[in-house]
Amino acid sequence: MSVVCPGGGMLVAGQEQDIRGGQFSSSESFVGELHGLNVWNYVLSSDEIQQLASSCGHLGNVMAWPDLLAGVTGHVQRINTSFCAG
Ligand SMILES: [Ca+2]
Repeated sequence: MSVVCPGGGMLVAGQEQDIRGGQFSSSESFVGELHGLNVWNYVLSSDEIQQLASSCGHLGNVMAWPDLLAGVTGHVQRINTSFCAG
């Protein structure tokens, strides 16, 4: 199945939005730790996912973790970790 997403959208992680980019509710927010979120424009195989989970330095070809970090807003605490630090 192939689905084309129109441009000009936004990616929201950690919140459920009732309208595009807004009407967030704290009761519907993600509480936890998130690391290495990447987006690819194709479906990853099970083997690729397993490889990604056990190694570092992979970047999605649509959106990569450093791109997401640059746009972090809201009540987010950034924690320095040695996980995938090099
Ligand atoms: Ca809602």
